[in-house]
Amino acid sequence: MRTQQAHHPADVGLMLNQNTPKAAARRTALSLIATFWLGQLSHASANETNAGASPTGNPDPDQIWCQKQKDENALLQKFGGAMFANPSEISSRDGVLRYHLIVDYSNNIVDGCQATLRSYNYQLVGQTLRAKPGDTLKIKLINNLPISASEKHPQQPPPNQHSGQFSFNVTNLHTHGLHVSPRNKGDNVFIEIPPQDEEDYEIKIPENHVAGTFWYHAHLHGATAIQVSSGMAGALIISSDQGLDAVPEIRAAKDQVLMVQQFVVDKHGRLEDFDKSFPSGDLNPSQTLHETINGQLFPTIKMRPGEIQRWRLVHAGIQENIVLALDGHVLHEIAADGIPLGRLVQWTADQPLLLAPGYRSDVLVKAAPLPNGETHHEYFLRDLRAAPQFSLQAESKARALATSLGLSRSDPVFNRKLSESVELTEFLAKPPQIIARVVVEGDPVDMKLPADLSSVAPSGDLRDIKDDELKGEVQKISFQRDQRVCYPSGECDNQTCQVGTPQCSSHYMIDGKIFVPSPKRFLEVGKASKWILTKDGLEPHIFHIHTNPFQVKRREPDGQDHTVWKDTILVNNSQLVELRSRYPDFWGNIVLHCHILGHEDVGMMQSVELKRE
Ligand SMILES: [Cu+2]
Repeated sequence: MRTQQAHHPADVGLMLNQNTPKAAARRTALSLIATFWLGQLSHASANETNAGASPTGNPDPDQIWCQKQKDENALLQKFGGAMFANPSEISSRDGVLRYHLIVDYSNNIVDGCQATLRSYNYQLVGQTLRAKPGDTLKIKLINNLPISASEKHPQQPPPNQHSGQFSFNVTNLHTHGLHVSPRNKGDNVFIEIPPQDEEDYEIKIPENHVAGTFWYHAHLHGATAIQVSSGMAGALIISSDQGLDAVPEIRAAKDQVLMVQQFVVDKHGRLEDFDKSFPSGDLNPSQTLHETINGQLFPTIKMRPGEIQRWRLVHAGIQENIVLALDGHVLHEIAADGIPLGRLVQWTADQPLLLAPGYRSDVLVKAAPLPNGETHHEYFLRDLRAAPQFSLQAESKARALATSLGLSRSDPVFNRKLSESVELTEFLAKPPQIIARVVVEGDPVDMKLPADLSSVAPSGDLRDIKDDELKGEVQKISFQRDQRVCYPSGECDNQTCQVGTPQCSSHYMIDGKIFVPSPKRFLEVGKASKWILTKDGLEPHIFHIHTNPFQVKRREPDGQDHTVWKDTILVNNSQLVELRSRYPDFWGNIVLHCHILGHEDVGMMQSVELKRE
């Protein structure tokens, strides 16, 4: 095993002052939002009571496995600040990207702590793969993980009809966002690679594939959350001499990959117990470490005054949404989920950029000029933290509290207890998390932002889907979580069951069913259709579908809703989400699922067949 040493730079002089007026204002805003949100919870359905939680509802001090600094400033000073480094990169040659992807345990330092986790090629982050439209990815995935007995998983029998015995050491590969064939040795998540075995993937990227930022990660049902939260994910970039990549101002910008990760570890620095790390498929913030970028804690990105860089942001974690802003700078977004916007969208501290797990965003950053008389100025890239109604963790904490109190969510006493909960109040009052710093220094340059990107707006199979093209059947999806009796066929009883009765347990479902590999939904190749996403209860979910992206409206800083192409979308408390998707060519079996991968692992996934006429 190789070991990556943590950096302990002696020369890191940090000024991590969070008690700025803006931070104080934000805390006030947060508490207002909290009040709003706590009010909303009283309307929660009784169905959600008693769903998974720690036995006491309180954080177990034993779960804090290493000597984590409570003081974020001290943590970042001690372990952070090293120079930003892109993940190492492998490019295609003569139309082929040949690559050996080894899965094995490795020892690394995360967040100042020793961690022994399943990894890609012994690193905390997978290497960046870079290919062109028309290329073929020939990836030999070598599973060097040890053969182990079947492991503890909340579902009995294990998650689905795995061909062998279920284990967290079985794996496979998904190319998230790529428009490629899901069949055979392509982007096929039904493949299972047992430990001490290997598989040769052959993924042909179409000639007309859009250039952009995608990513690859493990996707074995039942083991996805554990493997991705261990760092089994890497960037997958499609580069081209057309589209965005051909815009002179973008070509001139330095290309930086920022894989934002949220590692999860137990007190031994390991991730082996699904129930403890993802209680009932849910989230366990006490095991989540500080957010890292490319495995680095608080890296330093150097820029010259006036320089423009292209940051390819990938949310490769599953624990919480990220709300991103760079002090004193605008994030000029040019692509979402790998697909060009055809314009620049300006995200700022007041209108920060939301990244839910699975999202990507390409942004241009133009370094500010140096203030008069200064030779060096630093700015922080912050995760401002999701407001409660956008938070993935706030709701699970509230549910844990309900369980520990033995109260129904609709009980007024519960609502009062919720507002008195120190843990929840502390969670909601958490200051923004600093995840990187930008140091501006050196000779100024005057790089220009592109004036107009309309000529590189999505086209071809990514042209707008108009009303008259919606010939396919409307697709309705509902995300549910409830106490139900579910069967190996994937069917579940319609009624909520009494906790304690045989076979009654908490299930994450789509359309009232848990995942089985046989298709439950059929889409006709050659058509396009409208999708309506809904969910029960307050808990957010994240819709992701393989093979074909979709169009969705999102609120942008100008206060207007704009249509964008995406492959992953947050379904939060207040929205009904409507999508449009086109299935132009590829056929075969794919999946759609919640990208909170713990939810996916316990059933919130559905098999879909793309059917030729
Ligand atoms: Cu979910």
